[in-house]
Amino acid sequence: MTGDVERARELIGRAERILVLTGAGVSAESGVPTFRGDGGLWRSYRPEALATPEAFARDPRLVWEWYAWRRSCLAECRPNPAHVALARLALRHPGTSLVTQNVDGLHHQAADAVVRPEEVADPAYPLELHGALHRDRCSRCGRRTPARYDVDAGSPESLPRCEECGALLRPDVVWFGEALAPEVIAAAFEAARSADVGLVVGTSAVVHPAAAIPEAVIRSGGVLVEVNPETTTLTASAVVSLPGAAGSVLPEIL
Ligand code: BJW
Ligand code: ZN
Repeated sequence: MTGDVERARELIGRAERILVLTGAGVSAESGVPTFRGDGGLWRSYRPEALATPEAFARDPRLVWEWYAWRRSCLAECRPNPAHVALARLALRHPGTSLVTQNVDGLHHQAADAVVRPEEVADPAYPLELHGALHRDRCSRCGRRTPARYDVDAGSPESLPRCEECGALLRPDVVWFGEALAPEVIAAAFEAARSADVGLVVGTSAVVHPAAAIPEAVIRSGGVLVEVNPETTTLTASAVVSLPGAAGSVLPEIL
């Protein structure tokens, strides 16, 4: 692995443009559960029962109960050394674009923590492909509001409603079968196409269109560096594959 660490450092060090794609694994060491694999959320819950618009239409109380629980877990979680290393990279290397599938807000928190008073944090850091758990959105008019942390999911009547139109609020995340924000996905693919290096961290790379972003790096002549303790669909195409935990590997290579 030492040779691979050196190679990853060298590739990242001389890259003009770096595309970073992160997934749930980057937050695992902060205590945020991943989705797939041992201990993953989808081991205990069925995605189609909770993370689809159909599930919300069928049983909004159940869906809200799950998200209220996720929000309460997240309130205890803090950025780990992987989030901090990536925030420092983005700040010191202006050619970096960080694209995340995570909805936990930890990349943003890490960026706030590392920015010095004389520096300006990039408002587009990170590009959040799947939305944010710390925002709500009206299921009818689309109005966005800061997340409610006091949601009473005890009955359908007690669920939070839009102050504008009275329809049910929902978490501002992207469920299966829903379109990602077009401007966010376009910015992510544009960054991928111009990247010399794609650094892919803690994602199983099975959910589309996010999983196609590293492929776009390769198709445009860039190379992939992967950080993941497990083998993924991307491992075979990575020039360097570092099979460790993001919180240890990233501070070493960045
Ligand atoms: C560590 C570690 C450590 C552990 N350090 N690593 C093409 C082909 C096939 C299917 C499709 C396709 N195009 C679209 C689809 C359908 C679908 C899809 O992809 N399905 C596949 C699963 C088969 N995609 C969609 O539906 C998307 N929408 C769409 O395409 O719309 C089209 C449309 C267009 C126009 C109009 C209408 C529609 C939407 C996808 C939304 C995904 N949403 C979720 C939930 C978000 C909200 C919430 O949190 O509740 O997003 S699902 C879930 O998966 C979440 C994640 O962001 C996403 C990815 O998961 P991730 O991050 O990879 O986590 P894991 O758990 O899978 O992996 C963790 C990894 O970390 C593992 O590899 C570990 O080894 C590793 N690890 N510890 C480093 N310490
Ligand atoms: Zn509304």
